[in-house]
Amino acid sequence: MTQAKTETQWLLEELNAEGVLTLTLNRPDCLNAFNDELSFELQKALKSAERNQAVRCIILTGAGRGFCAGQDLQSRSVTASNGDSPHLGDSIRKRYSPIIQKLRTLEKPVIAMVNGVAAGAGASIAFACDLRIASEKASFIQAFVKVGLIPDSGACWTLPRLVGMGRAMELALLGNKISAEVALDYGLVNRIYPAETLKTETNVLAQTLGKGPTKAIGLIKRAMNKGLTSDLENYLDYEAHLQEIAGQTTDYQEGVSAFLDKREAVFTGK
Ligand code: T3D
Repeated sequence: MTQAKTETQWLLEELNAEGVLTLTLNRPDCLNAFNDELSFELQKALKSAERNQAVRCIILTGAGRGFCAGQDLQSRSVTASNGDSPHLGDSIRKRYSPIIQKLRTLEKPVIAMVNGVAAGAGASIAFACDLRIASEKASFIQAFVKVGLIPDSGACWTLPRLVGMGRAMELALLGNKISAEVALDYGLVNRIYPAETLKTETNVLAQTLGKGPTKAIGLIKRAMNKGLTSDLENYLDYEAHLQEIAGQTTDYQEGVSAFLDKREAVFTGK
């Protein structure tokens, strides 16, 4: 049941009674390519989801037949009127990097529901989510090399970690499209479903995660992030610190009580 629904021009937000927030990129005519407004609205929505205790799982998806085609190339003038080249570094720092940072550090599960093509930064954003659930019609393209750029929005960080260096290099160097089936085979997506059942299946998964011990789920994300960049000794120390925090939660008490009572745990996310 819908608890609150707000619509903006470029991003649709829908929070249901189970605490699942669906964010829909809403520029279907250009396969949800990012203009400035969309990137800033997504940043704002992710920040607000982080703060809102009613939100316990986030689904990110696209309107129409695409997930996201990355940077809107129509709105990008390659040569400025004074003859200077555009400053893409500034654009990335202001518009894409904050989205990737927030997806990785937001202490709630984030699912990319990849309904169609995910290209350029659109693919990279899906890679930064915690899980990728794809339609059989989805595809992924690291299109950057086709326009003379490097993969951005963290793809050279996330992709080798998801699929290994050999496959990451092939995807980045050739910029070829891979189907949902190949992405599943690579371990790039977690599950694929027919287009007709994608939404229902993803919602079932999101509700399961939304009913989970949200605080512990946030700590799992922290642990995974640390594990990717740390040596074992430091990691184990950090792990002990995080488990100390998890052990103080109401959900830990509930989880153990429910196990001993042989009943299902009712987690509150606290
Ligand atoms: O600039 C910076 O700030 C740096 C940051 C860069 C980040 C990046 O993401 S760079 C990479 C940008 N993205 C791309 O290079 C992908 C470009 N798109 C495509 O290669 C193809 O459209 C797709 C493979 C994604 C899909 O192909 P297809 O055949 O299914 O659809 P289509 O016919 O090409 O596209 C449908 C419409 O969407 C079409 O408009 P039209 O002709 O119907 O009016 C097309 O122009 C539009 N569209 C698709 N992608 C973009 C786009 N319009 C603007 N920007 C796009 N990225």
